[in-house]
Amino acid sequence: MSGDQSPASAGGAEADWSKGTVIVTSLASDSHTWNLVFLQLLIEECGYRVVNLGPCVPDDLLVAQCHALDPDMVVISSVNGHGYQDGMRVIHQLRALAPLAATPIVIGGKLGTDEDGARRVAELTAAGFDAVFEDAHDPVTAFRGFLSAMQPNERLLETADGVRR
Ligand code: B12
Repeated sequence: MSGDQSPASAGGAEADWSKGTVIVTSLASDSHTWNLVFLQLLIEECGYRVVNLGPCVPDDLLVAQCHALDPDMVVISSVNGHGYQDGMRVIHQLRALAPLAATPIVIGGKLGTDEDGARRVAELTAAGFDAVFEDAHDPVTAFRGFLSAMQPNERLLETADGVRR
């Protein structure tokens, strides 16, 4: 986990991570690592502090970290082909956490092994993800757009009844 590093200790004295905290994580079945490093650097560059939970994160650890850190966004990456199944299982657990009911939660990478990406995107979105970034559709450009459209500390814009504007 790299969340304890301040910009200065990470060697980026000029870094501005004031926009909030983002959890970057893989899911229980997935041991790939460089995707997570890539996402951490990209999101830090966009002004957020990143807590990178690393690969093979058990559901209960992810839920516990989300509960403890109350992040401004959760970014899930999976490239081993099981992302759809793992994502469908975990999103319900995350949305059930009161603080995360309206927090942006996205997933991306190589989420399945067949060509039926459109179905995966539709089902993951219906299950509770705010956005799904599959490799077939230039996910990094789309994700950069999503990040720049997100307001810093978006939760401050929530209405009293918890519905995001
Ligand atoms: C290195 C590697 C491994 C290493 C990982 C080592 C490590 N510590 O990371 C090892 C040998 C362990 C491994 C194992 C396996 N691997 Co592997 N692996 C790769 C490989 C060669 C490179 C992955 C990599 O590091 N890329 C560099 C990073 C920076 O890029 P990336 O992962 O592609 O992520 C990019 C995008 O996907 C996207 N992205 C990813 N996540 C997200 C999330 C969001 C929100 C957004 C916006 C974008 C995004 O952005 C990233 C940058 O462009 C790829 C093939 C390839 N050339 O890509 C296969 C590959 C990912 N592996 C694959 C498979 C099948 C496996 C195994 C199941 C093989 C096996 N039978 O055992 C196991 C699974 C292990 C597990 N439990 O997860 C498949 C997955 C197939 C699929 N999804 O359809 C691939 C694609 C190879 C292939 N062509 O078949 N692998």
